Amino acid sequence: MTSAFSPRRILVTGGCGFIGSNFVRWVVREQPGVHMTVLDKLTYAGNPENIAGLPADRVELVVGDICDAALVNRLVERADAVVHFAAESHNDNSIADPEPFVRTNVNGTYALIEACRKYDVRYHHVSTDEVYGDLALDDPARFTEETPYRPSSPYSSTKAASDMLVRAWVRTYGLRATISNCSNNYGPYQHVEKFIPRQITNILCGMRPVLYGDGRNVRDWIHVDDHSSALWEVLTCGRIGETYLVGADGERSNIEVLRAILHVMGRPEDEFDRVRDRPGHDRRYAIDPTKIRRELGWWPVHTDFEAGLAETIPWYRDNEPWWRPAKEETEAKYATQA
Ligand code: NAD
Ligand code: TDX
Repeated sequence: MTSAFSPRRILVTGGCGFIGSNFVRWVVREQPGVHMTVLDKLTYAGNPENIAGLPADRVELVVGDICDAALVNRLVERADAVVHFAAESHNDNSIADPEPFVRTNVNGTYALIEACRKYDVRYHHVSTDEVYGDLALDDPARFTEETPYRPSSPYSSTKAASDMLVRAWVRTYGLRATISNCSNNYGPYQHVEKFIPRQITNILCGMRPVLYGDGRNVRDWIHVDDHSSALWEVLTCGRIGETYLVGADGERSNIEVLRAILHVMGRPEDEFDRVRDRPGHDRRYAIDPTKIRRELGWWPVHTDFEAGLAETIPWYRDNEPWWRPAKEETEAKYATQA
């Protein structure tokens, strides 16, 4: 779609994480002339290798905390847009210790929107479909922009809180903001704590995959490249004050996804362990993407989930040095949570 807003200097928070780094690489590839400053604390989930090798005149990394208001103010002042990815993003961690989620997801967002208000900078808030809670497996409905908020986990409740701050700042202060709520992302560079990379790397390590509960929980999968292209559309063409749901019609049960991974990796389809269910485990997420398609003409490219998965698996096989250091640490953390 034709751009209504053409940012030249973007502050990307969390740009060393999975989705933020994909967005940075996507913008370098697709949008010449745009400079990005990445602000990232480099927590366990942030890896500077995710943006290594990009041209220095296009991408600059500042290591710091989004809760540091003085730093945030300095960086926002010289940007013409902020795209905010930085978050504590993993549900299991939020159940074990919610404190960093409240701090980063709520207080960090507050610091950013206050700075954007002060310098009148365009702000885009990257959020999740989990703010809407869950749907029953047999419910014909999907989430829309009008679905009431009903978050279930410490993670999703802090994301919901941050969305609410943004909405209030739009209405009260006229903050030039948009929000997008996306479904489950997959693709290269996703941390090995998350479902798909955990199972792929378990198999690569000779360990059995682990399925929570009955495995019938449904997630709505989207390739991370499609999320990045959707974010660009919303940032440049989205209407101020609006929320856009992003999804690619990718509903699959966890057991279906796991069997697809086992199949592609040449393992028997029952070679996995069932383990204790996640407390409060959301049953089903599903996005109705009608609004972003109709208003912004955005459409996903990776419409075949099994093909996208079959392309993602070799990436992990070929990039063991990238994930190996995090693998042991992650499994040790899981062992304490079991
Ligand atoms: P991630 O955990 O891979 O990356 C998070 C990044 O934020 C890391 O680089 C980390 O170092 C950084 N960070 C954390 N705390 C910080 C702080 N206080 N200051 C500065 N940087 C900090 O997460 P992700 O999966 O890439 O998710 C990115 C965003 O997208 C999050 O806001 C998440 O809620 C949202 N989202 C994720 C998904 C998904 O499927 N992963 C789906 C929808 C929305
Ligand atoms: O080992 C596992 N076994 C398992 O069965 C893990 C890690 C997960 N699961 C299940 C739990 C979920 O039903 O797989 C599903 C996906 O789990 P996660 O990868 O932890 O994702 P989810 O909890 O759905 O949240 C993700 O999507 C929305 C992201 O982590 C969030 O950041 C995003 O907002």
